[in-house]
Order: sequence, then structure tokens, then C-alpha cells
Amino acid sequence: MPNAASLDLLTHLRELLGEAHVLTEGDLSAYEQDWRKRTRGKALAVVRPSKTQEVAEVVKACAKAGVSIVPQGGNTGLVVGGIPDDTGTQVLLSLQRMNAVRAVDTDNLTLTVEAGCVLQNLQQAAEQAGFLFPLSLGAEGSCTIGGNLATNAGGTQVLRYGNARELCLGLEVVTAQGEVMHSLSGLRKDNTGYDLRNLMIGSEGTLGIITAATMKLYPMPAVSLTAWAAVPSVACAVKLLGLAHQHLGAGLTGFEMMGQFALHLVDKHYPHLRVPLWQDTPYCVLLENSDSESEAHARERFEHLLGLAFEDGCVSDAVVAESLSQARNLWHIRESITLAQAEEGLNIKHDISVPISSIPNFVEATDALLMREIPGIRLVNFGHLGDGNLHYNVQAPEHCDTKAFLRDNEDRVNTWVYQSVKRFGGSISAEHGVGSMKVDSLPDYKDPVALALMQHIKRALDPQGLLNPGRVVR
Ligand code: FAD
Ligand code: 2HG
Ligand code: ZN
Repeated sequence: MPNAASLDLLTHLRELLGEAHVLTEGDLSAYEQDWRKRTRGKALAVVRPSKTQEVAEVVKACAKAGVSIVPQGGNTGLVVGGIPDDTGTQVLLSLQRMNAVRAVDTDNLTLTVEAGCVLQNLQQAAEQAGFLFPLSLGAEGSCTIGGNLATNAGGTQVLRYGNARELCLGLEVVTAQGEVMHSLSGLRKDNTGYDLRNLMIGSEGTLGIITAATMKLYPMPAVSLTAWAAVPSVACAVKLLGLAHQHLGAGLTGFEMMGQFALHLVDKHYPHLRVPLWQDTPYCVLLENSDSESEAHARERFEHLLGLAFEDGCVSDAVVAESLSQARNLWHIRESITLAQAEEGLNIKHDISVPISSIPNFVEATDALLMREIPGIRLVNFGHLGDGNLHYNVQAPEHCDTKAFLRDNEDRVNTWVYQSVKRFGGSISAEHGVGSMKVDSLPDYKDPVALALMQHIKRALDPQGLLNPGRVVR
């Protein structure tokens, strides 16, 4: 039951946003439950501002009442960072109504959008203007650009275009004091002091609320071809990556690796997708070659590369998509692994990175350790090999009680994987962020001085601890 101060705050928020946009009753699970349905919180209210000034007023009202705020975009995050805790005292601030494209500047090659703009709509706006916005991930139909920037999302085009951070030129941010930082300039060069844009990117809603962003546009490649190759080992996949860099140069826009069990799950749960070549090989690789010349040129370069890889023994079989729909289907298979894993049951997720050169040894050592410790464990290894980033996920042994398995094993599996990552000089979060899931592990794996500086920054920017408390740093 909210106390008198909370009831006063709710009255104030209703005056600011209107009754319809301060939700306290009914089914709020879309806001209060995380995408994986592993955690359910309870908000004092879900508020849905439609303008930057409204966000600022909400923050000021909450700051005055001492009530903390959890910003939320599309609620597709995978580390429980964008839902309220279970105390019923936090305000969940959804950016979903702030979804306008504010400006397209085709000379400056930029597009300015509000934070709640769904990534797919941003991609389409870029396409309508004749350009490419390259950020691409499985959740693109629901995640928002504000959430992408708050988590510095990666996805499948990073090796050519970079993470969300590299695609952003400017931000508009509401601070923890309810002030608006106007930095949407769209400049490619600006050395007037500390880089506050990059501080906000990846801060997961703990330092400010992103309300709009100016993003880079890129020329649309004339043609993109997709190939699917069977590789005999992880070391061969790394070798193929080296050859692809050498022979495709900047044309290499995607390089994803998928383990046999990951593909088995897609085959089992989505048989209509007809996964190619997976049965007789431990790993498959998806490659994309984007070319500014012609399809014939792209195909010739691809075939040359695959020919060399066959000769070298690092590819045992391969197909090059003959049409756009075949290429889309191959990507769809890759993007369906997360959903196929969810269909299979509760699981443990990792989004680790190690230097690309260490990936074969990391996988070999970690596979051996986990299989020795938990006989029957099912490893779902896939991801962005081109960035040194793997989703080294774990599914419970078959026919076991998955809830009990997670209760008894999740922490020790995480420790084994993280220790292995540390041994190979990697990161325990390459993509999804820290959220509340990894906040207590971070001190064991982050440089202590770096962590202390993060804590100082948090206290300096948000001394009341109002923005997404308990996430990223404590
Ligand atoms: P939310 O889930 O709503 O929020 C995520 C975090 O950002 C929270 O901490 C929240 O408080 C904060 N936040 C949200 N909006 C704002 C804002 N405007 N201002 C300040 N803070 C804010 N991630 C990848 O990096 N690469 C992938 O390839 C990838 N693939 C995915 C595939 C699937 C099927 C799914 C379900 C998820 C995937 N993700 C991936 C994770 C997720 O989609 C990304 O983290 C995405 O960027 C989150 O965007 P969102 O709008 O849903 O944010
Ligand atoms: C992907 O690359 C996402 O598909 C999700 O980052 C990974 O489900 C996962 O673990
Ligand atoms: Zn990923």
C-alpha cells in the first residue's frame, strides 16, 4: 500500500502526464516482468511521458519525493536492468511514447530520433531516405534506440560498423536532477572537454535518461550475399575469419558461429526453417559479404574465399544463398537460437568476449570443465565470432527438473565460465550489460580502480541514487 508521500507523488504525476499515462492497476506484466520471464517486479506506477520536458518534470517530482526511477524502452534486455524491483516503491518510466523521427539530414548523414523509437522503425526511416542504419539484432522489432544506447548494444554488424556507441553522434539526456542536456549536434569532431555522450552510452539508465539521439547513416551497399559454411572446429572458424578479412576486406559485414547443439534446437523447434549442413559438423558459420559493385563481383569474391578455405581444410561444406529470401532464411535461423533455447526450457546465458585468437582454447577448456563437473550438461555455444563475443549458454541436462537445476547450479556455472573468461583476458559482458544480474559478480572481474571510478561517477551525477539503483554499480 503506497504511503502518503507516494500518493502525493502519484497525484502530481497524473497532473503532469494525465490519468491515462500513469498506470497503477491492471496487467502491467509487459513492464514489470523481464523478457525471459525469470524476474517479476512491482512498480509504484508506470509512467509514459510523451516529451522530453515531461520526462524532466517526472524526474524532478520523483527526486523531490525521494522515489527512484527505472527507465525502460522495449523491455527486451537480458540482464534484468529495465524492470522495477519488487518493493512497489519505484517509478517505471517507459519511453515508448517518445518514438518520433525528429530529423533526417542527408548531407550530414545523420538521423535524429526520440529514444522510444523501435530499432526496426529507425532502420526503415534510414532506408526510406536511401541510407543504411546498420545496427541489427534479433530483438529489433521491439527494442528501442534508447535501450540500444543505454546498453551499447552489439548485434550482427559490429565487425564492420561497430557497437551502438560507434553509431551515435549526439544525445539529449535528462539528468538525475531533471535538467536537460542538449547535445544533439551531430558533429563528427568536437573536442570541447569530457565525452559525456560516451559516458551515458552503456550506463544502463544509471546516469541519465536518454530522450533522443543523433545517429549516423551509411551508404546502402549495392549488394549483400550470405554464405553458410560447415567448419570442423572452432580453430577452423577462426582461420576462416582471418581468410575472410584478408579476401573480403571491408566487404565482410557479418561473421557468426553456431554450435551443433544450438542448431539442433532450432531444427527441433522450428523445423520449417530447414537448417542446412548442421548434422555432420560441430560448428557452422554464417558470413555476409556486402559489396559496393555488383552481385557478380560479390559472388566471385565469396566463391574465391570459400575455395581457398576448402583447400585449407577449414571449411568442409558450404552454400551461398541464391536469393534474398534464402539469405533472409539463413539469418532467421541464426536469430532464432534465442527463441529455440527459450522453447527448450529455462537456461543460463552468457555474453562473454575474449581475444579472437584465444577463442578456440577458451571453448576447449570451458567445454571440458563444464562437461566434467556436470555430466549431461548441454552447451549452446553461438555468437559473434567476428567480434570475439560468444553466447556461451547452458541448457540443463535432458529430462531434469530445470528449475531445480538452475537453483543448484546457476551460480557455480557462472563462476566457472567467468573464471575461464578471466584466465583468457576477457569480459563477462560483451553485449547485454550488467543490469542486476551481474552487478554482484562485477567486483571479481573488473579492475578495482575502474570500478571505484565508476562508483565515484555514479555518486557525482546521481548523489541521491535515484536512477536505476542496484544496477551496474552498487
Ligand atoms: P530495455 O530492455 O527496456 O532496457 C535495457 C536497459 O537500458 C535497462 O537498464 C534500462 O533501464 C535502460 N534503458 C532503456 N531505455 C533507456 C533510456 N531511454 N535511457 C536510459 N536508460 C534506458 N543485445 C545485443 O547487444 N546484441 C544482440 O544481438 C541482442 N540480441 C537479442 C535478441 C533477442 C531475441 C533478445 C530478446 C534480446 C537481444 N539483445 C541483444 C538484448 C536487448 O535487445 C538489447 O539489450 C537492447 O539494446 C535493449 O533495448 P530495449 O529498448 O529493449 O531496452
Ligand atoms: C544474440 O546474439 C543475442 O542472438 C542473444 O545477443 C543471445 O540468447 C542469447 O544468449
Ligand atoms: Zn549477441
